[in-house]
Amino acid sequence: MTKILYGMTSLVLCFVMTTSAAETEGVAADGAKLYQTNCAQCHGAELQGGNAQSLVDGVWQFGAGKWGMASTIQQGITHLGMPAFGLSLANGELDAIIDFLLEQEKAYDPQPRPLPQTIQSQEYDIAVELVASELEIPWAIDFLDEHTALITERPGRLRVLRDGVLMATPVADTPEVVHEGQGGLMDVAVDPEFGDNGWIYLAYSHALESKRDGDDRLATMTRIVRGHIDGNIWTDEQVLFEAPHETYITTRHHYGSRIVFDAAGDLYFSIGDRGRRPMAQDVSKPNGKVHRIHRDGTIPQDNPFVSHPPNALPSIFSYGHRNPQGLAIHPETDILWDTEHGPMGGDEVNAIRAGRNYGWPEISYGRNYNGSILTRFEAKPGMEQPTYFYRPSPGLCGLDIYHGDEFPKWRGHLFVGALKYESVELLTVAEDRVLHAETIVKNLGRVRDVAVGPEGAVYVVLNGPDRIIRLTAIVDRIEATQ
Ligand SMILES: [Ca+2]
Repeated sequence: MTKILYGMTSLVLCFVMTTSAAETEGVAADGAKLYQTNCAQCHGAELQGGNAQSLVDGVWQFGAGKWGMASTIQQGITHLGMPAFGLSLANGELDAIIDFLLEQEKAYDPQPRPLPQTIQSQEYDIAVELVASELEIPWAIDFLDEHTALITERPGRLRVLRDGVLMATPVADTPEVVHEGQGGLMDVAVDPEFGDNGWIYLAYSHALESKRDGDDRLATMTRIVRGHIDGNIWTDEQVLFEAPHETYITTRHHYGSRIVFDAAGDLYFSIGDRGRRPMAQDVSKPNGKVHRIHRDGTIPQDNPFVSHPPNALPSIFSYGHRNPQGLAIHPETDILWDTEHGPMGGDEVNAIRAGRNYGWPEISYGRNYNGSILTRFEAKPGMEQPTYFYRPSPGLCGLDIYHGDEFPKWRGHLFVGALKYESVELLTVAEDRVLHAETIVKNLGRVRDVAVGPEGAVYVVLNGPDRIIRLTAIVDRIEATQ
């Protein structure tokens, strides 16, 4: 038995989907399995939330109970990026998921997840320390010096961690953010010459008071500012990147929002597709892009779209990205790497080059979250292949490249964080090729950011539980056995 479904993209897609094994064999659909396949990517493996809301906190914003849940799952919530599953779930599967959710909500008893004192990798025994836990959705960490770190909390707070102590009062007067869906205060980055100029950079979801949709929802876009912190107050703010107001949209997901600096001191930042896929291919739109600007916000004149095509945004460095939530520059090769959160399957690690098209949504190794076909193409002429891709999706978020003295054998390796898999993977690379992958951190929380501290330790920013951990080397396992 087959079903014919029609995709909702601008191309009318027609494809054949076999019904589930459960239906054909007359076995009751397994709600837990269906949940893990269809829902866990956004709502968390344990329903604790993540990119989408918790399903066990008793809050049902879009309708509680069987009817409310059924309608949300079937119809989706477009502006938050939740697809409609109505056509893709077989008879009985919708009920099985709802029964599973109701059961789990009833039984939910959040246990603090203990932190191991040590973990092992192939090369090191590693000490794990809790750095901070009194945080709400920490998103990013960066360092002013050996004593001081800055941490963003997505609801809109910038926190200071000094000598291992989280200051109780957030920095005052930071920008107002739209904390809805995946938006809020996202990346923080410290100027490469902070000691001389004191600049700190923030990426966040910025709303236009003047632009609303029919539901009175404000239009937003990722915005980049810099400022100083003076007496715990955000001051001297300069807006470095604000997209043309006509490009602001009212979805609430795929903001990208990482910031990095290259050796010349230029600033790169990412904006996800905002759930409007075709815009990732349109260089007159800011979304679905990696951008490059000078640190004062002016445009490098050798950016690839400065003069052509005429309607292009001159800050664009590369395009065809879905949601780049990790960016890092390799300290030896100067290659700009990104990690992109894919759809269902198709998370990518890319070596980014000026002017190139990374293919989204024309080519992908993934499917839509509801299982339907996104594109038939994994490759097309003129579009870059990912350096490395994942299927199924770990939910990539957060990237750094090791450059310290604590773990000398890891120098030049990529740390790739993942939300859904709750993992940090270590990728060994040679130029733009990935040679080896090893999971270092697993199941300690959803990984939002990974950052190498000034002292060479590795910091991992976790959500659910919301906390930051620090990894240091206890012993080099290989040398210890020689
Ligand atoms: Ca791609």
